[in-house]
Amino acid sequence: MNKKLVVLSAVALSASLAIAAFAHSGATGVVKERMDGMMAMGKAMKSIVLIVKGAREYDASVIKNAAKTIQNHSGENMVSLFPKDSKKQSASVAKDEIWENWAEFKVLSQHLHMLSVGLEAAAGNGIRGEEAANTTEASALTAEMLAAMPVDQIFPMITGSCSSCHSKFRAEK
Ligand code: HEC
Ligand SMILES: [Cu+2]
Repeated sequence: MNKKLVVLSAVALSASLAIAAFAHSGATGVVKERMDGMMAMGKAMKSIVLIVKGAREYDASVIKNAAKTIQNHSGENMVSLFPKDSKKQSASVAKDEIWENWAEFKVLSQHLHMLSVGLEAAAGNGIRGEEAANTTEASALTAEMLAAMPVDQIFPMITGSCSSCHSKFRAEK
């Protein structure tokens, strides 16, 4: 990347961060709490992406910490931060569909929790590169099965879990 492009993308990045911070600043109570939790999970995913891609030296403790952060902010802990009336805050982009499809929302959050438990157990397994591409039917997975998998096979399941909930239950800013 040339120097001008680097500067431009740095400006674009700080602008998008500023927008995110602004949108976030109106949130209070459970809405702020769940946003903080989501942001923490985003940071956790960023902390491991280069390791998973094989671009940074493998470090099981970094994988483990990221998995624990996701555990803390998914499952019951996540759904408890979505009480029905919390939609009323204008800072929130949570869709009404959450409360119309509460059981489905809960299942998605619990699935993410299960994946993060599996990721923690698999932290010592390393990455397998190309071979990890074979996928397993998501609905048939258990944390025990995940515990035997390479980390780069679990990672895309986690990003898929984040985006499958966002695409259905989170509106665009
Ligand atoms: C079960 C549903 C669900 C899952 C799973 C989920 N999210 Fe979210 N996420 C949401 C909803 C809903 C919002 C919008 C919350 C609001 O605005 O009130 C959100 C918002 C966010 C935000 C924006 C926070 C802010 O400050 O506005 C980030 C970042 C985010 N999620 C990251 C993640 C990551 C990373 C994962 C996976 C590791 C994940 N989410 C998994 C439902 C989910
Ligand atoms: Cu926010």
